[in-house]
Amino acid sequence: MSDGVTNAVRCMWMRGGTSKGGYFLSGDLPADVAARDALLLRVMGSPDSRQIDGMGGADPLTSKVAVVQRSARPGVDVDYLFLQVFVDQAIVTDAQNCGNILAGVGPFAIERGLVAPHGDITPVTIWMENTGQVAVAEVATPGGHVCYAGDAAIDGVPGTAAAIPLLFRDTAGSSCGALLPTGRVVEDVGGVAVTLIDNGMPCVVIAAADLGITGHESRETLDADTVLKARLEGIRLAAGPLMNLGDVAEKSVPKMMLVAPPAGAGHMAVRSFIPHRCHASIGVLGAVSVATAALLPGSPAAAMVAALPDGPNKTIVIEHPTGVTECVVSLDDAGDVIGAGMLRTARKLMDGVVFA
Ligand code: NQM
Repeated sequence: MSDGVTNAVRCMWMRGGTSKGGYFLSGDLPADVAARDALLLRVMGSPDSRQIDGMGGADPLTSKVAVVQRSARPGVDVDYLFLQVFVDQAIVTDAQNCGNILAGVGPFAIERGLVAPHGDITPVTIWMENTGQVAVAEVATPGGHVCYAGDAAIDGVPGTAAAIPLLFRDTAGSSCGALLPTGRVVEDVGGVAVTLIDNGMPCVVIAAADLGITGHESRETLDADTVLKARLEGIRLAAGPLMNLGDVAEKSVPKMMLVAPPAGAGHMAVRSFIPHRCHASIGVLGAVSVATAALLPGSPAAAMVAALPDGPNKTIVIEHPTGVTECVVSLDDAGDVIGAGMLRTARKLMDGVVFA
């Protein structure tokens, strides 16, 4: 907790997957939500497009927070609440989950003594409070210490680090109540054919060509396209209530997924808006959700995929602005989604106090 004199709050700064942010023990933050959010806005330096007066990196991908505590749930090690701190608005929202920041939660929980390391790999079972679901992260702990160094590479992050496999169970309908909240694979929203889907992240999936782009543009090109962004926001605001999300004007969901045929050896290309800026790569649960859409015949995403892998565990390779992301979507005998997985890495950057 802040000491009340210097406003110093204990935290660890970490890269989780392709995102970066502050990791706090729940007990180190104010219990009152308004006071907590005011503190986090100060920590990040929001609202300000440069976040010059705080720790945020002037990008939604680097303005993120994990709040972690020991779990009281049977079979669960820790509870993880994700908070998105908007960059240029005074908004802190728990309306979405984040699978990239999730990658740092296991190491953080071990470092803070919430989970005892055992053996070379310590599985950490995490309750994702935002969506009420479970993930298991496998953390390298040789010699009883978290090891961040390793030979796993993920596109969007330079170099290599220790692999942190993430396994998700029962993510369908995480925020929308059902995988397909309207019950249909394709809807017409704003005159465009879309799939409204939630397999861990509420997403609106649209063929990039239907918006007059190729879907292979760079993040910078798409972020500069104000006409495209205004059109996407119109579709997003209309999609929110259809997805049981209500008014989404001040929410960071649903994400907008623009799909295109692959340029290389992947199954499809995706450019995602999260929701107002183009993602530098792709979110974890966003990728799982758009990969799931590709398994639904008739969806705009399925139309981009030439051939799907055989078997119940489908590895879908998504091309994004900085490389590819592979995710595995597991189906049961009836073809329903039962799990998903993705490889991530994380890095401890700083451990100390931040001044709010
Ligand atoms: O989809 C960005 C990210 C994310 C979220 C976003 C994420 C996920 O890359 O699970 O990881 O969509 O806001 O960190």
